[in-house]
Order: sequence, then C-alpha cells, then structure tokens
Amino acid sequence: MTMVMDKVERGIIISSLILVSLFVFSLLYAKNRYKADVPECLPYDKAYTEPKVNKLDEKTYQVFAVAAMWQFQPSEIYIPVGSDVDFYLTSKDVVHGFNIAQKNVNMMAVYGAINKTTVKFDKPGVYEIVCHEYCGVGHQNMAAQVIVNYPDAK
Ligand SMILES: [Cu+2]
Repeated sequence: MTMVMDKVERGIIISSLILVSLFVFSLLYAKNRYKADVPECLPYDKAYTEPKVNKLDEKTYQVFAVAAMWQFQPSEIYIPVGSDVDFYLTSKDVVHGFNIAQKNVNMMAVYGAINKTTVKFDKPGVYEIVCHEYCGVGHQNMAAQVIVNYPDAK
C-alpha cells in the first residue's frame, strides 16, 4: 500500500516540524548557554510555605493558612475575643475552598497565589472552617477551627 500525500501538504508538515524543532532547540540553547529564565507553568509565590499564626498585638493576629489534600493547616487557631484576624491563604496542590461558618468568608485557596481577608471575631465560640470547593475523595474531611475564648482559651 502506498501513502498518497499532496506535495504541498507534505512540505507544510515538514517545514512546521523544522520550525518547532528550531524553536525548542533555541529555547534549550538559550536556557543553557545564557542561563535564561524559562517560566514554569505555575509561578509559585514563595511569600510563605509554612503554615503559622502570628500575634501582632493583643487583638491582632495573622494566620498563614495552607490548604492541601485534605486538610487545613493550622487546623486549630486560638484567639481571644474581639480579635482582628488577617487570613492569608494558599494551596499546596489543587484549588480548595475556605469558608468560615457564621462569618461572611468565602475564599479560594489557589496554588501559586495568596488570597487575603480580615475578619473580626467579637463573640466567643468555635468557628468552623470548611472546604467548599470539591477537591477529591477526602474533601468532606477538610475542616479547621477558629477557637475564640472557648472553653478557656488564652
Ligand atoms: Cu475540598
């Protein structure tokens, strides 16, 4: 069986292959020879990589939250009543949701990006944080708590 291909078609296919090879070659050449910075698909903002809670003063806190399959860190945040809390949020993998029950907070945790919101907790209690963006088989277990003067938190 003989393959029949139009000459013009073959010419176009061959020249586009040459062009693509040339492009890939130049990219690799530039990367190695001139140490060019080739961007990755997702830029990762390294503003913070570890979850933590910072106490700025008696009534002001920063929470650096990291969402990952399938948990939030830190998972328990203890603060005194009347505190203003800046939540910074990022993800280690896929997109997760960040919803604080009883508070009007609805954020997305996105890999490579940081979202921020500020919440005032003026009533004692336990505020549940849940993931409200389906993120895989463990999605329903993704939760954390903001514990405000409860039961006797300092
Ligand atoms: Cu989820």
